[in-house]
Amino acid sequence: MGEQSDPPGTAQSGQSRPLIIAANRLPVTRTEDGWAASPGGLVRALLPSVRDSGGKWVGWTGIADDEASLDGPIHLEGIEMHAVPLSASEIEDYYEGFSNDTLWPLYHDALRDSGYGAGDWEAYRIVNQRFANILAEIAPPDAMVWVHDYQLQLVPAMLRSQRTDVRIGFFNHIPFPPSELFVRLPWRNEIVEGLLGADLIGFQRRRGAENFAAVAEQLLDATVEFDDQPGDSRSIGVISRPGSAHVTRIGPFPISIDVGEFEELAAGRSTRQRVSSLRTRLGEPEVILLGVDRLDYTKGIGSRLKAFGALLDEGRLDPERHVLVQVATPTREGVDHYREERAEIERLVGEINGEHARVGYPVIHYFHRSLSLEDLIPLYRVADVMLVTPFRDGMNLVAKEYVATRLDHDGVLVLSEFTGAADELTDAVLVNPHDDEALKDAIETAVAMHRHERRSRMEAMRSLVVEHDVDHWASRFLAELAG
Ligand code: GDG
Repeated sequence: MGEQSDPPGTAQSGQSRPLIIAANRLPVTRTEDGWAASPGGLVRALLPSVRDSGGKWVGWTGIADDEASLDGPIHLEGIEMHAVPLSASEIEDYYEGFSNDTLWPLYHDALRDSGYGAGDWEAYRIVNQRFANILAEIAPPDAMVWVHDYQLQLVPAMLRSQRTDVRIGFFNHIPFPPSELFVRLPWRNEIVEGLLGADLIGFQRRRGAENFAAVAEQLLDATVEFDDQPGDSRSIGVISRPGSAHVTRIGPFPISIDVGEFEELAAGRSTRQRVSSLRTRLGEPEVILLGVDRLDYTKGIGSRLKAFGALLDEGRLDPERHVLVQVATPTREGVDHYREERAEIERLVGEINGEHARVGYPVIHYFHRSLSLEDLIPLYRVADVMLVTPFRDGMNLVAKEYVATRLDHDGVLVLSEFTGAADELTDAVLVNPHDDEALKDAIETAVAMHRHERRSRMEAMRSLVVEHDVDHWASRFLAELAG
């Protein structure tokens, strides 16, 4: 985010209504003497607009039965943060259950079976109602309320039924599935009704907006009109329903990153020093490959490791010249599918290193922990090939972060066709990660790519990412919501 840029939601969008953000998690972490803001690209992009408009932030603190919720708002970064209390059993049922064991797999192409527990649904409904009640209470008159993500899909209609003066936006960070999958959900009508309480719903891709339009037509007899031809990546659709004056606009709003921050960190002295020592510590390999993901079964980490292992087995890669660094950040460890995924990945790392490592030189360097940005960015800078191979991903910010840090205009991105990022980063080596042979070929192509081609592809991707950063995304959404 450049220092000169206007905060989204104010100057660029021409609106000055108070902006209220609602998301499952508040951007805070507990410290010994209170609270600290936990930054991230999204938070940094939205904080100025929230602060300058006299807005507020609503979400859970990340701590079960947190008493902070009873002490009134937390004041941080010049804004009021309202904690939504969640009990330990609500975290299990609403968050780990309905959000992450029912919706997450279903919205990601049913890569794993979804659970459909009525108790989990009930907790989801109750927690969504709690969010809506708090929003209805704290939102100033005529506020803009921007609700984030699949954990809170019922909030728009629940809030609208209490407050008709506010404008309500919703952004879905993950894919919205095709109707054949979505209609499996026993509470499908309730979810669509919930979302249609919004004035504007943003999706990562045009396809998500189209999928949602199809289920609204099919389930609720809604009428949808797009203002263009199918395939236009920026167009807005209008959803109306018989007997209702309220309309909901929908459209693609591909999210991005704080490019300025990544560039600045990448250019810093400490990054440059770490880059050269990293290559030495990895044994001066010719090519360093890198994967950075939450340890989620949607990210395709296992297939990527298998492809790397097979290339070594076949002699198409050489353990003395090619090494892979895989960062797999711990996530959702209370959900069975995630524990199984971790066991499988660690088995594969052990197997491949067992077959190909030399004493003191593993072929896969595996980290199951979250690295600081100061450690992560040198990895992006040193990686000759970045492997982003999810089976399905709403956007994938890692791909954009890699491109943003490559101030040297070098490095090759291998990118799954099934990410939102693939719509924009068409100069990556695009691959179908379900196709084992194609995955191996894509990795081999990236490893062997000539410097001239690497440069021209990276330059094209960099100019796109620099132009469409997270401020651009937030401003576009808020301008559309205000309009
Ligand atoms: C959801 C959607 C959509 C990862 N490991 C470390 C670390 N990370 C950071 C990355 C990146 C973020 O986590 C991951 O973002 P992604 O977009 O790749 O994936 P999800 O977490 O699944 O995010 C996704 C996104 O929402 C936004 O709308 O793009 O499709 O699934 O920023 O850098 N950061 C640090 N250490 C790590 O070890 N510091």
